Amino acid sequence: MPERETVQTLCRMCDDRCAINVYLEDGKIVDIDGYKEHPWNRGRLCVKARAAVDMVYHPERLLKPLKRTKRGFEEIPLQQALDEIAERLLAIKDKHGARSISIWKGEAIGFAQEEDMARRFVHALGSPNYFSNDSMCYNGRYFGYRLVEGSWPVPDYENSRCVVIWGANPPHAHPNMTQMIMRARKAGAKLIVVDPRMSAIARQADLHADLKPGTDGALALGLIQQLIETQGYDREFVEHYTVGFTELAEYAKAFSPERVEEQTGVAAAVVRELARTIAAAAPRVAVYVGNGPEHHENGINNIRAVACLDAILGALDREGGNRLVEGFKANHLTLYDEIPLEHLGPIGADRFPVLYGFRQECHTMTGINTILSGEPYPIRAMILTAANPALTNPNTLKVREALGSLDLFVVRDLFMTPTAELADYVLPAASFLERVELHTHAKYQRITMTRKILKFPDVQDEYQFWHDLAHRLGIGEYFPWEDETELTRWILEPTDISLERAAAHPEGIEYTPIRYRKWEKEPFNTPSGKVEFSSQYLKDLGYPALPEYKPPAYLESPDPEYPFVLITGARKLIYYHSRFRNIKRFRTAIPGPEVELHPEDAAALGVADGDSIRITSRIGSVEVPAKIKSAVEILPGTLQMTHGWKEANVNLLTHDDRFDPISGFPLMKAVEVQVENV
Ligand SMILES: Nc1nc2c(c(=O)[nH]1)N[C@H]1C(S)=C(S)[C@@H](COP(=O)(O)OP(=O)(O)OC[C@H]3O[C@@H](n4cnc5c(=O)[nH]c(N)nc54)[C@H](O)[C@@H]3O)O[C@H]1N2
Ligand SMILES: Nc1nc2c(c(=O)[nH]1)N[C@H]1C(S)=C(S)[C@@H](COP(=O)(O)OP(=O)(O)OC[C@H]3O[C@@H](n4cnc5c(=O)[nH]c(N)nc54)[C@H](O)[C@@H]3O)O[C@H]1N2
Ligand code: SF4
Ligand SMILES: [Mo]
Repeated sequence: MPERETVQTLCRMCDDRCAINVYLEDGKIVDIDGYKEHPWNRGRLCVKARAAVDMVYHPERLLKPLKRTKRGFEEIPLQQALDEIAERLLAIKDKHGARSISIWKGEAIGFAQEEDMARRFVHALGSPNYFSNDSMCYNGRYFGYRLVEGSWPVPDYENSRCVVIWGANPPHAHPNMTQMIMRARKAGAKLIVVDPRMSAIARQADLHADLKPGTDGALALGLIQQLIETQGYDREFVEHYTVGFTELAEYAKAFSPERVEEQTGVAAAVVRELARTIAAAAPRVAVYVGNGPEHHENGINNIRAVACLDAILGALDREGGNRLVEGFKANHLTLYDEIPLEHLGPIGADRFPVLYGFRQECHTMTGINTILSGEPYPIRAMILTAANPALTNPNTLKVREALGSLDLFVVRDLFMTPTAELADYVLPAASFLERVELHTHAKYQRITMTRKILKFPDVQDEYQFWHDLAHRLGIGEYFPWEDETELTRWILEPTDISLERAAAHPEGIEYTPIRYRKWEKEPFNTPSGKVEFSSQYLKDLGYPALPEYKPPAYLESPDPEYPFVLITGARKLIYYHSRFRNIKRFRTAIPGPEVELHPEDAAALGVADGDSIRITSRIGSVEVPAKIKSAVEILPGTLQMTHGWKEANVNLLTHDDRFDPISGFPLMKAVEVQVENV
């Protein structure tokens, strides 16, 4: 009889992190299903969870360290790889200084302790240059909300009377959120979706505002104008807990429903109806902003305008509204307080001071330029883990040129990716089933500890890797814990949750009970302690104090050579950025890249479904099969293409030279392009 075992942990095939049962036979995973006791997913899973078995045992999985040689990549022993990497890092440090060494962390290891290990390592080494996928993910929304409310709230869907999904598509990107929204709808809540496309969630909506890409600020200001004009706002909250209301109200006056229609394409009558619907549901209005509004040149101010709605409606930190999350107060691995590094000129901090100020991270696109130019100082080495920027960062031709020109480039991944192909050393990384880590579900204010279920001989978990390298580089004192379990024990030390207790509760442990209306007793986490419709902090940095609207470039100064607008990156449930293209059954379902377009545009171009078309922007060009949508699914003149395909990489077209000035986020969702039938 084979020895059977079941272990509970969290799925990390995406960042939703659903609770799973992992079934083992003689130490080998044979199946995965949902673990019902965790409140997050209550046993439900999406199709990606089971694909974790295919991923960890995939025949193409990297299991040995590889070194680039004249004959191509060759396997070398792990200890030798670490020795050589350490030796080369020390030589680069001697020659160019510690700050010439950088780290790049990707989406695949998430945002908690594994991110902080990477930060700790590079800081201990004396370099401020920590880069991550957050140069184009999450921070845009976080900054928008943090500037207004002090942090990014979680929507209280279940208690809501009106759910607003703004530039997000949960059925593909956040399956659990979809369940919560559907439960709210069953209980009578209205659903509003703001999206240029008829997305999967828009199909379910009571009201769908199909605005032109990048015009979100105009719509949000129009709603603010209507709520004020019709007295549909929370006077008392605004008076006691906010600053800048008079200025915002004055500014919003210009955004009449007719002006909003002219900017966004959403009919004035619909704007009025949207305002009436949310006013009627206030304060139980839950708003979630996705990736859609982030990748624009005026993204942050557009998101700030949306964030203002919470306070105007009195929905902030109220049941059924947007709740401010209380964090888990544990030990942190970062060293910012111990080792100040700002004087060393973190890359991009001068250009995007909010990015560095709020998140202490560098700007990847500026980093790529720095590698190529050596200005303002050389970046010569990089350790990259859990990312694939050769497909996911904008202007990937330049990204490849830069990463390929480094004196030392080390990549940790599960597979040989287009990014790994550029490396001097490729190290096999541990998957989420091969690591121990604490995870927070902000919505429930719970932590869950994940388990190390598998171990492959030469595959290191993130902690072991940083630990072993640090000890070779003379910074071992910063990595004193023997393994990730001991490290996790230390993280939990100041809390009342022990490692043993965390391990005994796979359903998670509430670290602090959920409270609403915290503003009655506590200030907001903003400079004024109030909700900031107007920001002195931004003004002092030279940005507009109010969430001012600027029309996207394709509307304000249309480029006749590039008459179409390209949205990129709409998620597909079975793929995750560049991941999972090697899962056979997924590949059968969606075999390759495609670009979505409107039937009238297709007709004008003489393009039939599946025909190859060439799309060109000022950055580059790509050929891809056309997917003709129905007339209601996408706006005329607008295209959509999902990223992550090496066969046709949309990031050959996206901008690494046009940014939102506050966040530094690149223009990826309103790219001016021309289209040819080839
Ligand atoms: N299966 C799967 N799930 C994922 C991911 C994945 O790659 N695959 N990625 C994960 C990550 S890292 C992230 S950041 C999240 C993103 O999560 P979401 O934001 O929900 O992702 P999308 O599906 O791209 O939805 C964005 C929507 O915004 C719309 N949009 C585009 N431009 C605009 C605009 O200017 N204004 C408005 N209002 N809408 C616009 C698009 O049409 C699209 O429907 O998804 C996460 N979940
Ligand atoms: N055009 C366009 N581009 C976009 C976006 C868009 O909307 N449009 N969205 C952007 C967003 S929001 C994001 S977050 C980024 C994401 O960009 P990336 O962070 O580059 O994400 P992935 O392509 O998923 O790369 C993750 C890599 O990690 C590997 N991996 C998987 N599991 C593990 C693990 O456990 N450990 C380690 N070390 N490696 C692992 C995978 O094999 C994969 O190669 O993409 C961005 N790119
Ligand atoms: S939504 Fe799917 S992939 Fe994401 S954690 Fe849940 S089961 Fe895993
Ligand atoms: Mo993201």
